[in-house]
Parts: sequence; structure tokens; C-alpha cells
Amino acid sequence: MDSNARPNLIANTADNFSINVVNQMTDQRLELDTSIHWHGILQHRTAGSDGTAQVTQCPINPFNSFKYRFSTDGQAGTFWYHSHVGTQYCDGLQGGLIIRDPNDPYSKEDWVGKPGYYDVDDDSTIVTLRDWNHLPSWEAFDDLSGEPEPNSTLVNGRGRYVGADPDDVPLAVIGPVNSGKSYRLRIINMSCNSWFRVSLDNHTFTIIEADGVALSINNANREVDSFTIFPGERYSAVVKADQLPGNYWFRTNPFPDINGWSPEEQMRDPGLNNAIFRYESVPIEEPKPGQIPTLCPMDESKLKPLVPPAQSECDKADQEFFLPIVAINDQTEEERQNRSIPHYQLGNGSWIPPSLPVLLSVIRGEALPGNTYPIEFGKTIDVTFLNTEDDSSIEGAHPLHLHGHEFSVLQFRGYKTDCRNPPRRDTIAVYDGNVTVRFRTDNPGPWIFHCHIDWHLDQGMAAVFAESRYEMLYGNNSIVFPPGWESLCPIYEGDKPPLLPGI
Ligand SMILES: [Cu+2]
Repeated sequence: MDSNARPNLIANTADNFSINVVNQMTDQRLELDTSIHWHGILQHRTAGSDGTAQVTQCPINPFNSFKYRFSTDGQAGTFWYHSHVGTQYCDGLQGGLIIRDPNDPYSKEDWVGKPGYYDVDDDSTIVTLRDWNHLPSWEAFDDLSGEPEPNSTLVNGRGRYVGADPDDVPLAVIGPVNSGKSYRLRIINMSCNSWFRVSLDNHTFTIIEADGVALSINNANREVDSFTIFPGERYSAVVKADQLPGNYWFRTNPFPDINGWSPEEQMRDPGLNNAIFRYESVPIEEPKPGQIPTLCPMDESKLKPLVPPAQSECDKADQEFFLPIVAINDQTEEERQNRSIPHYQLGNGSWIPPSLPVLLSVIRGEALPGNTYPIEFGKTIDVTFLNTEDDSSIEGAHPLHLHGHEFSVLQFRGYKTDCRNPPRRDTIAVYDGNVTVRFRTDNPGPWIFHCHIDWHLDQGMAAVFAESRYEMLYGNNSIVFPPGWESLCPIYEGDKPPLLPGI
């Protein structure tokens, strides 16, 4: 798949989505079935459009199609879409999904001149980041050698690899920007594995949004010079073009290093892992080599939503879960090669995609699959995660993402946050101690909570909350299924022909 051919989807608050996904894939080196997840969209009453294979639907066969229908439901911010079948999004099936708010507080005139105010928010300010393997994901990931080392860091689909001729591989350019204007960079980490430390030489960022949640501005996020972003996470970073007009490195330093990387290689090709932030009317050239130290990083544990929670988060929850991340290391080499035993547990078990989607099991009143936890409507749920692996540092961080909800982060790296207005988001990196998140069961559906390192999800690091099974089917919060949803499983299982003629 051409990694540059990624359409970003742009919408406004109050829009309704109707997105017809037509599966025309034929490349046998890649996964051919698909299912598209709309990352960060809450899907209230539309769980059938969440797009998670074997949780909310059967995959869409080649030459079949399925129309996803859902509403923004008042959400605004930076989201993305990606395949949720196997490790298919690693091969490029992904893109940005932006919901603009015409009444965005940070675009209003009374913010002029203040940090966080922005003038420009358009297609040119969407910045997608990801790691890239030259091999198809099925070949890159054999589980014998752990996660594959990426060959490149891509910014908006472009990036160098070690040994490339820089003249053959142009870098992404953000801009050209106009002196004096402020830009809302919507930065999305669409990686399969890598997290990044993002900085822009000689400039600062004011972070006004995390995972679709608008932020108030304080010392944690005002005029910071760098931030980390884990797979699945998004930030809106406002940057003011207030420096001498020129070309500046937009740096996305990855962990892990790209294949073959060393400080010497970075000297040889300063464009590795970087894009260019360019002012208008300056020479088209690459910035000078060399690193600029960053001293003032964003503190994600102190990000405060612009609108505090309606209900205090300081009280005890109705139900608490403890889901440790456990690596299973006693497989034989053959078992690892065949991937017959998952490599990870989240809680008491591993997520092994069942043949019947969880949502269909609920409809039919059948038993739930393993590592699926029923929870009831109208409850406050706390979930605590802990990485029990040998390396529980940031380098071994697991970014866990919940479908169907934003959550409050009550504990991060073992420390309690401010429960009066804790960080709220939909993806959180687990490292350096306990992470506790809280959500309320107001959105019936089967919602997966999974590591967004796609190799780890494939290796079992996920659990499913079967939220409000009765209310999924009955009452004011029940799920309205899009036409064609019931046909997906019979077609997938081969009982019915696909809707489009095959080649
Ligand atoms: Cu992980």
C-alpha cells in the first residue's frame, strides 16, 4: 500500500458520519479481510460501527462492503481511523479523523496573543507520525525476535531510512508558515510500536488538546519545548511562527531506534527521524545538522481538562479491576513461531479473538469469550494496570486504549493525580508503576481495552468489557445497528456470497 495515499477525514461537530468501506484488496502478502475502527469516537448507541473485528463485527471480506454510521455526538478534536484486524494497520490502512468545533475556545478573538490561541487549523496542520517496516507486517513480525525494529520514522508518510540517499527521499514539510501566525498542529501517533519525543528547534508548543479533550493551560502544557506521544495518542500543539524566518527541524525522536541507527548515521543524514518546519519565502533547503537540547517537557500527569468533570472523581468506585500486564515466556520456539500461545496476558487471561464477535454472543445470549468482563449500567469503574515485565521503564511502556469511553487518569506512574480535575483521555501509557483509570458505564457495548502496540494486541494484550448487556439491546441506550451488519458474519464465514462481484 502506498504509505502516502492516506486520506484524512475532516468533519465538524454535530455532523453525522456515513462511511462506506469497500474492500478491494487483492495483495496476497497482506491481510485481505478488514474492519475499520474510528479511534476515539464514543459510538453511543452505535457500537455496531466501532469496527473492532471479533468484538463488534465480523470482518469485511474482499469484494464486500460495509457502511459505518455514527454521530460526532458533540465530540470535537483529533482522532484517527485504522484497521482493527490483526496487524493490518501496520501495513498502512489508517488516516487522520479531525472533528472541528466552530466554537472552539482557542480560536476565539479574545485569546489573541495568548499562548494556545491559533490562527490556522487546516489540512496542512495535520501531522501524522508512525514507524514503518519495509516488510509486510506478517513477515516483519515473527515473535521470535520480539517486536521488529522499524526501518523509518514517517511524518505525514515521509521519512528517511539508514543508508538511503537523502536526495532520493524527500522529507515532510510543515508549512510554509507565515511569520507572526499561530498554527494548531494536530499530531497523531499512528505507530505499531514506536513512541516519539517531539520537539521543534527554537520554538515552543502550547498543548491545547489531548485525545479529543480540550485542555486548560497551566505550567504543565504552556510553552513547553517537547512532549512524548505514544501509539494511539493525539495532541494539538499550538506553535507560533515567531522566530527568524527559515527552515527548522521538526524532530520526532523514536523509541526504539530505527534499524541501523547510530549517532554517526544521524550526523551523516540529519534528516533521519525528522521533518522540516518551513517559513514562507525562505530557501528550499534542509536545516543545519546538530541537536538542540530540550529542557521544558510537557507533564502529562498534570494536563487538566478545560471543563472539569461533572461528578467528583475523588470518591470510591463501585467496582475495581486490577489487570496486570504479564509476559508469558515459557513457550517453545515452535509455539512462538506458530503464535499458537499468546505472549501476553492482561489480567487473568489473554485476548484470543473468538470466532463469534462478542456483540453477536450478547445478542444470542451465548457465553462470553475468555478475558471478557461483564459490567453493569450506571456504575463507576476503576481499572488499575501494572507492567510486571522486567523492563517496566518508559522504554517498555504499554499504551492502553479503551474503546467507547474517555477515562479519567487517577493514578499515573504510581502517583495520584488531582482527582478534582484529573487528566481525561482515551489512551494512557503504562510504565514506572500503577496506572488507574476511571469511567462510568453510560454507553452500552462491548468495549476492548488493549495495548496500542499492535504487535502486543496480536499477542493477547487486551481485555473486553461487556458493558450493560441488557441495555445494549433494550431501552434508551440500546444499540441501533446499521443495515448490513447482520450479513457480515454469514458472508465472512462463507455461507453467503459477498455483495460485490469478485475478480
Ligand atoms: Cu504493549
